Amino acid sequence: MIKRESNTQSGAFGANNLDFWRRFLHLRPLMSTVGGKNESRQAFDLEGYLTGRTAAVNRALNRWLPPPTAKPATIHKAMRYSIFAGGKRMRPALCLAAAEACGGSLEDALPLACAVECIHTYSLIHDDLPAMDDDDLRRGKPTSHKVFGEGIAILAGDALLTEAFALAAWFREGRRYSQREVVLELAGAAGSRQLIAGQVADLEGEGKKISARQLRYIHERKTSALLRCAVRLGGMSADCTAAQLAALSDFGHHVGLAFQIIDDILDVTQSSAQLGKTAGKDQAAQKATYPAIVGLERSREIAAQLTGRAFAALESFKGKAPALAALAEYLLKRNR
Ligand code: GRG
Repeated sequence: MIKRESNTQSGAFGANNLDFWRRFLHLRPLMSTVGGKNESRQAFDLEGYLTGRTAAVNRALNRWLPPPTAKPATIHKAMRYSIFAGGKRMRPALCLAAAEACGGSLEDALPLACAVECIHTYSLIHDDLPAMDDDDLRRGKPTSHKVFGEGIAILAGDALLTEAFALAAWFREGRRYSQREVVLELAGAAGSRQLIAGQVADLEGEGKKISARQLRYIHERKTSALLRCAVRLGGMSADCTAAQLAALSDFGHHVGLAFQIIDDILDVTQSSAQLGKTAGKDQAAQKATYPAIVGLERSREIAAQLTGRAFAALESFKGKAPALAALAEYLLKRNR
C-alpha cells in the first residue's frame, strides 16, 4: 500500500532542495552554449520548473512513504532521513520532464519519478557503507550508518528499494505499456546487469589501471542506466510512441554519461561543503575517473559533446521538450 496519510510533522522537508535551486539559478542564468537549436532553453524558466516539480515530488514521497511514527519507527525515520536529506531530485525531474515532452500528466508520472528517487537514495545509502565507499557525509548530512548504525542503514536501503516497486505498481496502464514492462524497466536498471554491475566493476577497479573503455562500461551502468530509466519511465507514463521512447533512451544515455563525468570533475574541483559529500574520494580510493585518465579539460569537452548528443536526441520533439533540454544544460554546468 502506498496511499498513506500525509505526515504533518515534515513541514521542512525538501527545503534544502528548493534553496539550492534558487541559489544556483540566480547565480547562473541559463545560457545556451552547447548544441545549437536552443531558443526554447533560453526562454525556459528552469528555476520555476524545478521549484514546482521538486515540491510535487517531495509532497508525493511524504504521502506515499510510511510515516515516521509507523512501527518500527527506526526504519521509517531512517528511510525518511535519507530521502529528505536534500538531494537535487534530478532523476524525478527528468522523469516528469520526459512525461510532459510526450504529452503526459504529472499525476501519472509521479509514482514512477518517486520510485526512481527511492532506488537512487537506496544506492547512495549502500554506497556510503563501510564495506563500500565508507563515507561520513551525504547530501550535506552525516550518512545513514553514522546516524542509525550499519544494520539500520542497510535495511533503510533495502526498504527504499522495495518501496520503489510498490510505487511502480501504481502505474496506470495505457495502450502501449503494461505494468509488467514498467516493473521490468525498473528492475533492469537497478539490477545486477546495470546499477549493481557498475558498482561491482567500480569496486573491482579500485587501485587498478583501467582503460577509458572500461570506465565507460562503469559509467553506463553505475550512473547512466538509472537516468535513462527515469526518462523512459516518464515517457511510458505518457503512453509515448516507440520513436519517442527511443529518443528518450538516447537522451537519457548521453545525459547520464555526461552526469557522471561532471560528478568526477566536481570531485576534484569542489569542496566537501559545496558538494554535500566528501570531495577528493576518487583519488583517495584510487578510482579510475575521466579526469584521472584524460585530464580535466578533455573531460569537460567530452561531457559537453555528450550533452550535445543528448540535445540532438531531442530534435524529434521539435521544441516540445524544453524542460529536458534545460535540465541537460544544467547538468553540464552544475557545480554541486
Ligand atoms: C546492493 C549493497 C548494494 C550496494 C549497491 C548500486 C550501488 C550500491 C551504488 C550505486 C553507485 C553510485 C552511488 C553511483 C553514483 C551515481 C551518482 C553520481 C550519484 C550522485 O547523484 P546526485 O548528484 O545525488 O544526483 P543527489 O544527492 O543530489 O541525489
